[in-house]
Parts: sequence; C-alpha cells; structure tokens
Amino acid sequence: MSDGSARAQAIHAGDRRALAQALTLIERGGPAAKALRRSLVPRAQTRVIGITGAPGAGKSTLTTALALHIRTRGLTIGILAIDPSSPLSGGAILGDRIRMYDLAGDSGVFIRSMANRGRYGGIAGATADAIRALSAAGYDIIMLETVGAGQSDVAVADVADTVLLVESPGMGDEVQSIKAGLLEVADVIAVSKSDRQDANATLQQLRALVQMQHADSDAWTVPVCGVSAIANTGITALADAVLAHGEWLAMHPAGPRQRRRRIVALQRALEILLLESLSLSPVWQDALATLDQPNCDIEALAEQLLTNWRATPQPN
Ligand SMILES: Nc1nc2c(ncn2[C@@H]2O[C@H](COP(=O)(O)OP(=O)(O)O)[C@@H](O)[C@H]2O)c(=O)[nH]1
Ligand SMILES: [Mg+2]
Repeated sequence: MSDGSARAQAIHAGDRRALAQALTLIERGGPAAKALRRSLVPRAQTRVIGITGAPGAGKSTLTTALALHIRTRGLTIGILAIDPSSPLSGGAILGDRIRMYDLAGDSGVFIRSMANRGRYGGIAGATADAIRALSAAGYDIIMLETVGAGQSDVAVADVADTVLLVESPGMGDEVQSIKAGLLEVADVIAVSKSDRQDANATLQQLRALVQMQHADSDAWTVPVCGVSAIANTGITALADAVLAHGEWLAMHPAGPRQRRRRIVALQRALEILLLESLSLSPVWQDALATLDQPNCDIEALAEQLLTNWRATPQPN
C-alpha cells in the first residue's frame, strides 16, 4: 500500500490502521503526503471544532467530557491534539486519563496527537491534511485541541468551523484570552472549572465582554457557558451550543466570518503549494547557495528568487 490512492481507499472504507499510518505520513510531509492529500475525499458534513485557550485552562479535560457526551448523541469523533513537544505523547494526550480510556476503547472515536511543526511553521499543512483524513474516514465531528500558547491558537480559526474558547476562572482581573486575541475568534466560550467559587465572576465578565463585541443583531451570538468537566455540569448545554453553531453556519454559509475564514484558508493553501513547488525548483538551490554569503540581503534574495522562478518553465 505504498500508493496514495490505495491508502486513501482503505481510509474511506474506515480502516483505522490505514488512517493511523496516513496521519504519520502526513506528519512527515513531502511528496507522499501530497499524493495522499489529493486522493482523500473529505465529507461535506464533517464539523471541525477547534478548542483553544491558555495552557491549564482545562481544554483536554473538557475535550474528553464533551467527546463522551457527543458520543451519546450517536456522532463519531476524531480528536487531534496539537502537541509541539511530541508527536506521540501516548496516554498523556488528554487531561483526565481514566475517562480517556473510556474514549480509547470506543470504535466511534479516533484519538491522535500531532506535533505542530509544519514544514513552513504554524498550524498549517499537516493539521489541515489530518483533518481532511479524519473527514474522509467518516468522522462526524473533529475536535482539534491546540496547545494554548501562541499563533496556532488564533490560526485554529482557519481550519475550524466552530472555535470553542476555554477560559478558566480566577486568572486575575483580566481575562487571559483578550491578550492573546482569542476572544475575537471564539464562536462559543466555556468557562471551565465552574465547580469553583470564582467561576461566576469570570462568567459575568465574559458575558459582558461578548455583548459589547457582538452588537450586530443578525450575527451569531457567542454563548458563554459555565462548565465543570469534573462535576460533569454544563456539558449538555455546551454541546448544544457547539452543535447549534454548526447548524447556524449551515444556514449562513456566506457570512462575513465564514468568508474571511475561507480567504485565509485559501491563502494558507496557496502558501503551502507555492513554497512546496518553489523548494523543489532549482532556483531554490541557487538561493540557498547565496544565503550564507556575508551581508546577504534576505528581502532582495526573496525577490530575486521569485523573478528567477517566474522565468523558469513550470512543470505540470
Ligand atoms: N476544579 C476543576 N479542575 C479542573 C476541571 N477541568 C480541568 N481541571 C484541572 O485543570 C488542570 C488543567 O487541565 P487540562 O485539561 O490539562 O488543561 P489544558 O492544558 O487546557 O489541556 C488539571 O489539573 C485538571 O485536573 C474542572 O472542571 N474543575
Ligand atoms: Mg491539554
């Protein structure tokens, strides 16, 4: 099964082993990953939920609780944890190990941890391709948990249909996500650890913030839900909110946010393709050769590279 289309066929047929191997291939990148991407047919009905928020906010624990709940509604789930430290962090992928085992034994759930080291940085290529593979494999819902620090968390909006922001209570006067620019990309907000006393203040604060931000009456109103994964409260309402956003999207496919996401996704796809073909071109090797020269002007080199590339006959 060295050929991309044979592998894709197995994935489409629901072969978990083929899917796992494909994800490893995707993570490695290169021509084989590219061939596979072309053969995979994602399903239109797949919903991608991006789960973001600061480290320790409770994302992993909530992802597990939410997944367990969504399974009771008969939907299948693929979980991708974007973990920059290790491509396979084994049992430590999700916060609550015991409950994770409940998920791990379920044939309607596929869990995978992926290193966030796209060849050209960011959440880009590998994650988008992994989502494509899980969708092709037939998972109804894909949950994408980011690590909670930096660019990949805002970039999650490029690949997710619904962005779920997890904010934990009592992190001081300021809501952590404002600084990180995460509030703007959130479609649903969960205040985690609502078993704690200080959760209510955070809930009120976020509701007030959201009201100020979204004055537009026919836009989606961002729900702010109090949840406790440990006490198992608020999970049903959160699942309702997340799934309702998916339905809302289906009815408003041409909204300004969706359009922005599609533009960004197109830019990202182009970036990957352009850099990929550029790096395979001889002009790239020429540029690399001059890169180490003293006083090398990178900007000028990039422009020269592009000029040379345009002058090169393109293979199909
Ligand atoms: N009290 C309380 N603690 C929680 C809850 N959910 C998660 N935690 C704790 O918060 C910490 C971080 O959780 P984790 O899910 O790993 O956060 P992540 O870094 O955002 O993925 C862990 O020690 C969890 O046990 C909750 O509902 N209530
Ligand atoms: Mg986590």
